Amino acid sequence: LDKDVRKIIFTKDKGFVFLGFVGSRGGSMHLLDKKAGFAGSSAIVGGIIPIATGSALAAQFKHSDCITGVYFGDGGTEEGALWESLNFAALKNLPIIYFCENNFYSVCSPLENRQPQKINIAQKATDFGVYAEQVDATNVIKVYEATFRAISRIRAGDGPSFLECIAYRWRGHGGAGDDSHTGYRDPQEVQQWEAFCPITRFYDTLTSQKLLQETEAKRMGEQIETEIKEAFDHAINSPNPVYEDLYKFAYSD
Ligand SMILES: Cc1ncc(C[n+]2csc(CCOP(=O)(O)OP(=O)(O)O)c2C)c(N)n1
Ligand SMILES: [Mg+2]
Repeated sequence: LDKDVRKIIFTKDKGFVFLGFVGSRGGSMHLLDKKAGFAGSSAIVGGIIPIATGSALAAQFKHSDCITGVYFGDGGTEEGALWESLNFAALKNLPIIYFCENNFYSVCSPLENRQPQKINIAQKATDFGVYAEQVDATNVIKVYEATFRAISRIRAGDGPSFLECIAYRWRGHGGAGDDSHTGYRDPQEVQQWEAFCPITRFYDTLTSQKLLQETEAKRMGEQIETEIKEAFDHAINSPNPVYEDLYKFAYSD
């Protein structure tokens, strides 16, 4: 992680502490790190999709070899902006990959309450003229391979791709805790998906093929723990933003 990215942290005593790389102007839904090629995110469901499509159009205008990747949930497939974007991307042959993370829920609403049973999201993208695949997104290598295929297609001039990445979230939509007790989904369903933990699956693949030693994995785990601790210490010890800065950067400054 870029050190700057660490500066937005949730702390027990002070709540969200913002110092960070967007100058304290956003929370976890407003991340942006241009140095890392991360052009932005949006709290509006589906809102980032047309912006990403514009980024791909810009790359095409500039004859750059940049490829845009945009991520959204199954909830985003209920926004017209997605389908307008797909139409435009297919029409203009834009260098973009649409990653739809389908975990079957939009917050607490199951997919079957929101879309007709027969709808297949990947098929719908295909109908809009965009090459689409369904991917087992609990398998890191499958996602890598599908992304590789999508990039190769763009490089060959074959246009945009749509990857319907099928996975599950164990926790609530906001990321905190298990919300199954609220009754919108069966706790057994959550348990069944826990067997398909992408991290464990990838770890098992790497260790069984002797590509990763247990001691090395342990060292990496410890390093990550240290980074997280440093990030918390940094956030807790950083001053809060000041009122005078509130209106800075609202426009072009
Ligand atoms: C345009 C818009 N409508 C409604 C909301 C409220 N909202 C926030 S997240 C969300 C559901 C998103 O579903 P999905 O992307 O599948 O996320 P998941 O629940 O799987 O984490 C909704 C409706 C919003 N942020 N923007
Ligand atoms: Mg979802």
